[in-house]
Amino acid sequence: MQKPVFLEDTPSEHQQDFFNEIASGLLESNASISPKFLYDPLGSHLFTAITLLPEYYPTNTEKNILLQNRDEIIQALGKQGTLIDLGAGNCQKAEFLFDAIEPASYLAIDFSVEYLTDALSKLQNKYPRISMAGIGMDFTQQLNIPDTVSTTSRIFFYPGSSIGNFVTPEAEKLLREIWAHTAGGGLFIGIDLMKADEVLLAAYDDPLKITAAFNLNILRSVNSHLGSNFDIRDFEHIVEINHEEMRVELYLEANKEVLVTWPGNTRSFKKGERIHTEHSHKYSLESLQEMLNRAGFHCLKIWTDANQYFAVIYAQ
Ligand code: AVI
Repeated sequence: MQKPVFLEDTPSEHQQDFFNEIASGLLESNASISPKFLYDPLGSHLFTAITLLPEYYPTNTEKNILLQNRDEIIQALGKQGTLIDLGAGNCQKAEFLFDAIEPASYLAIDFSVEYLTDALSKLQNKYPRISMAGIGMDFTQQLNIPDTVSTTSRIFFYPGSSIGNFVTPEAEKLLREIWAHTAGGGLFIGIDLMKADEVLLAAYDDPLKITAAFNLNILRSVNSHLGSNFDIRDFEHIVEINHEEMRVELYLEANKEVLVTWPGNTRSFKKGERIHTEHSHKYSLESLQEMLNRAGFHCLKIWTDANQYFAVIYAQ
């Protein structure tokens, strides 16, 4: 039986970097935690649960765009290439493409290598003909594609509007890095569009409180990296819409005075003080094209839904 190859196991190598990164974010006067720490094993499962919520429109809208434009998309992407999945998670979205574009090889990249290992092994059993590899990589710092990965028709797959979790200069940096690695291939990307506040608020503050659990769980993820003593009961999930910056902003707000300690330091939070945990940018069709153009992509094919909630783009 063919087994997926795991090329790198980044998280353990970078424990000290993560410690320093989290500590310095917490010690800022406006405390923040990078959203990548949302995706520990439990956080990854909670995110999967979010994608099943009826209020969380991005996943279903994107899926419907793919289904409704299947033939055109297959024609644009071509067949038998190398599919490189950024933030692969449970690899479900890539699996959706397997039957259509029949990639010769599949490289899954994710921050949470534990979650990836399991998902990729199951997928390899199901598709023994595709050569599969996984990398645990923090590509928010730098995207490194090993030389061993084929340069034949590389298609980077970045669905779900994950690009929206970066502030614009970082998003453009990542897009430029992707462009540099496409080797004449392209980027197949899903990008969320700006829409009415009530739709956004329902999606990011759902009545089942799964998004609240996902956001609060970042404190447990931080405890495991930092050795800190955050208690999730001391914080509340807060969602704000920043119209000027065209983004949803997630925070954790202290519901009482809190003192958090970790080896070598402490941080106190006043009641009502917030920790920023995530930005989720929403774009217009114009602003997303400009962003992709600035990163080097000039040939864009764009598919969207009737409500113009979401856009799927093949960029070269
Ligand atoms: C992964 N990312 C695109 C999600 C989003 O919509 O920004 C993460 C998320 N945060 C809260 N709900 C979902």
